[in-house]
Amino acid sequence: MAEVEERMAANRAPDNPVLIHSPVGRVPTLVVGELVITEARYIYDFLTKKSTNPDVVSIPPLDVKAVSQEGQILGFMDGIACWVRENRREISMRSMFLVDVERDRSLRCLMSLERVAQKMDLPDFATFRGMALAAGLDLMQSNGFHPDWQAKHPHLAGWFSEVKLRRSMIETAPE
Ligand SMILES: N[C@@H](CCC(=O)N[C@@H](CS)C(=O)NCC(=O)O)C(=O)O
Repeated sequence: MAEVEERMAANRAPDNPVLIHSPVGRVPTLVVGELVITEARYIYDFLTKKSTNPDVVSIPPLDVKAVSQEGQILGFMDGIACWVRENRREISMRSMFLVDVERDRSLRCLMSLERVAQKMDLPDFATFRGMALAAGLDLMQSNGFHPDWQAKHPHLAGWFSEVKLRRSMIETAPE
């Protein structure tokens, strides 16, 4: 990270500085000279290949079980992101249908992840899917969705509370 300079984005604003580099204009966007990499998965791969941190250089290649788990976790996070977007609209503009769809989807995902947690099968944090799960749960919690989720999913909540103590989570916590 010492070699990475972080710049603030202005999502959806016409003067979003990300647009200088990428017409998509989303975060994360990694600019390496002429090279512009989007999609968190590919940025993660690119940065871990450059890393000298023993926590991340020892990551084994993705196996099918990890691919399957990553898909479930990214689907969960994507649903939470849709819910956040819907909630940011004026109440009169909000689709209660979509809010209900995302509430139901996230509940199903939480139940499934709790079963994985019970089997001690949740990913290590230092994997793309581990970081994605932590970010998804954090996004859900910081938006006040399912305020009782920790009590209802104690094994998943235990994993999350450990991960929340990591320096990377503390330093990158949303304001
Ligand atoms: N599939 C992309 C999703 C990126 C994404 O949705 N980023 C949001 C973060 S808030 C964003 O930049 N939204 C602003 C926009 O869509 O203009 C990834 O995994 O990196």
